[in-house]
Amino acid sequence: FGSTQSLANHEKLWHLMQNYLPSDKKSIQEQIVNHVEFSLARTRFDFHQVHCYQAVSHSIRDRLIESFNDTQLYFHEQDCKRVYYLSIEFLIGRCLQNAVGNLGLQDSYTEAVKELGYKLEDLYNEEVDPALGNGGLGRLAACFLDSLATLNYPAFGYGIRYSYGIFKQLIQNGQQVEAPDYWLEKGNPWEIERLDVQYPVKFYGKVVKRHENGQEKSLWEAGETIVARAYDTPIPGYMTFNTIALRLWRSVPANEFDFTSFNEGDYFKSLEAREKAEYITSVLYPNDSSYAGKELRLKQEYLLVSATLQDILRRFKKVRRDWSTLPEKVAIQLNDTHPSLAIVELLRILIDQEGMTHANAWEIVSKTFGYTNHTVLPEALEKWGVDLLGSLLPRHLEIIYYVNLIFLNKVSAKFPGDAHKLSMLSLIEEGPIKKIRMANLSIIGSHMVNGVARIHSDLLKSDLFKDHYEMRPKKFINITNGVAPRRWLRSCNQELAKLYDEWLGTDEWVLNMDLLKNLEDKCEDQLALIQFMKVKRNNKLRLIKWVRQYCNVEVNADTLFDIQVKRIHEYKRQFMNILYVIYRYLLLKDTPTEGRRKFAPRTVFFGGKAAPGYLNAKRIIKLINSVAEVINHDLDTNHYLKVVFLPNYNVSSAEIIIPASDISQHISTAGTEASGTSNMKFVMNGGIILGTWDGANIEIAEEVGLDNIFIFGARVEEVGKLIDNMKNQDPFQYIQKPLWNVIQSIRSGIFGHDHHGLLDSITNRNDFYLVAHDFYHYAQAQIKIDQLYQDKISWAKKAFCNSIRSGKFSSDRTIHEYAQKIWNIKPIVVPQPTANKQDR
Ligand code: B1N
Repeated sequence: FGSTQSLANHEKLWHLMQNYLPSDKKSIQEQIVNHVEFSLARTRFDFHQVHCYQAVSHSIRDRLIESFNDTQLYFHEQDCKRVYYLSIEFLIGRCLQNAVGNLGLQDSYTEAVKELGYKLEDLYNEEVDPALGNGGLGRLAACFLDSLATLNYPAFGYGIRYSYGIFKQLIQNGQQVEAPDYWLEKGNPWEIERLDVQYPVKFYGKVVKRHENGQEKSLWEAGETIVARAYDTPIPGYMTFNTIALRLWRSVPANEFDFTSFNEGDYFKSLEAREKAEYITSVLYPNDSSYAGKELRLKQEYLLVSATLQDILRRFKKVRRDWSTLPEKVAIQLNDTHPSLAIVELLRILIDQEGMTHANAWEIVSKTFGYTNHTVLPEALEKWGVDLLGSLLPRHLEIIYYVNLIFLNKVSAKFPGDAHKLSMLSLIEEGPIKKIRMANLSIIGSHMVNGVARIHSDLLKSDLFKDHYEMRPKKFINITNGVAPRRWLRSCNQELAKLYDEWLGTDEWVLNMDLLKNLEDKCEDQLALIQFMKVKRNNKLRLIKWVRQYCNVEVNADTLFDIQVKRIHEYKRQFMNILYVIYRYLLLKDTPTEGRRKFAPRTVFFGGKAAPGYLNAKRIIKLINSVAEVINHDLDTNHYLKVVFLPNYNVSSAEIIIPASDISQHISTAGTEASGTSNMKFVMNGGIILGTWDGANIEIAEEVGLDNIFIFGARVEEVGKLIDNMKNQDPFQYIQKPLWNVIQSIRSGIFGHDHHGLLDSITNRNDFYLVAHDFYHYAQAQIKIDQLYQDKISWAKKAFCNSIRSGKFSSDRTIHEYAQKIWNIKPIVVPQPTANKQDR
């Protein structure tokens, strides 16, 4: 107990601690069977695997609720500063295995469940994968929660409880078909519906002016009210009692009668309007890194912001205090600009409701927020039309104009007569349709702005936010992304984890990944390397089984597994990958059997979703599948090359795919991928990267050493010039002969006839992602990979080095940096339940 604890508190906690659930096998079984009977209302002797999964999950949830409640109580008593992580996406993945692992109950649950007639592993697979995110940004938010809980930081995640997650991807005739993902179909044992935590959220209406004490006051008279209801998912830390909350909002109708339509007798019309409220949090927008400008999305963003701020401020006000102390008790992190209206909403509350002056409110607000930027792609930057924003949130628009006025005055003072600066820094983009630049709003409303990998943060300073940087240089920092070693090594690769436990004589590395560096001498230990590769092979066998089930393709474990899994996007260049596959195929066909030995036999895996409206991305999927169809059926080259498209790539398939890679590809055009996070996961699991000088690849290269990574292609400094050159050249000049041959073969129709549109996206002086330029360097790197793969021990050594040198990319390191550099928060360790500790 902390020294500040009063005796009364001691006693209160002591009393609470008497009731923790015991963890011996028999008690666990009793807890499970009780849930079968009382939560599922089945008989104790008649339940199937899915019921067992549900009952087991409920029994684990009970434990999480115990620790969660005590954690919240303790934070409250300590009156500590909390961090609130606001994100429109949380891609948390399945919960059961993660919770069992973090609570250290794997062995007891395995045994308990076995006697009930089930395998714990099979129960894990009964869980639906909640897919409330698109890709890296949402998954990062989930890894951050794991680290925040594990490192005992007082934190909350706030997001949206979409009824439909990202669509399910089906492949029909080689094409992506989207099916709705109604993930709540079988209920969700992990969430706690909080009927006691609901807030009104208002939209539309008008601003009215009132005069009070000789001053004009603006007040928002909203036109529509709905209610945001809280759903909590407890997030357990690893080997700590601390359990934090992910609070997701769902929109429901406000319980108010619309008396006008009631009086007019239009009862059904009024019910219809209520039903519409539910629609707001119905579906996740499936566009990764691109902005669509839809009103419904703006409503989602404001709902998240409005409900979350009401919740945060209620908690702040529970202890009576002065508003000026808000930044000492509250840090709010904006995961990209999607929740950036929070800046304006807090200003509105402080000015309109709390009667503060604009200047005082601004002072508080700008100390409270931090903003993380995740992309430099222009098409992803949010810019809401003034008309749209003004109609949905009229008072907010007024505040934005006022903030802009004050800010531009400061700009003029610092850079007198600099019209360029004024136009770049303004919150408003002029033009036929005036727009609000949400990134500019986020920057000026935050005390810190960070990018997510060094190269990305440098680009923010030198390019995208150059003028902001010159205005406030100290505001801009880098915090390189990371991933949770619990999910992305310990549970997805249990065999490797066990090996590390054995070799280090401890499992401490799960909390301190740098300890893996103590295994450096195993690099020279052949026996150890063989053991390491045996694990890799088993992981490949596990993936082979998955592929047999979901793709109906037979794959050989002795081939080199070459994997590119991520959202399909032109900048990520899956197109370049499949072009090279064709090149290799043509080369193989041209080489007599004796000569083919220099090609390491390969299986090339692709996986990832295309945004439903992104035509070229969908064309890339179609091309990959068409090429796979031809190559996989060519008995002449079959042993040397196969192509597999892994459908519906998501968190739970990633857990099987990633540990099985020999090579993984991260080949975006330099300067386009802010960080990438799967690159880190592959490296942790002993996969070698084939990548460009982009995102976190650069820092991975530094950590693992240039000898242990295949890195190629144009560097970011060259890219601008290369694109200009390309634009001014004939396609026959900027596209080299080998690539032309590939293009010709596609045009010939051997892979079907619908690929012209895709080819046109690089052959008309429009190869903006430099596929043609980098192709040659890419092919060179591929040759080196083939050569290295012939020498099994050298390969093993490099793969092993990757894994044990990946410590920097633990999200624990990342979160410590946020805590120190942005949030100014300290860990708070909730006292362990000592009363019946022997049982746990
Ligand atoms: O965020 C990840 C990075 O590792 C990736 O490089 C980056 O591409 C990704 C609008 C986004 N940036 N922007 C988005 C997602 C959804 C949306 O509606 C933008 N995602 C990223 C984590 O830092």
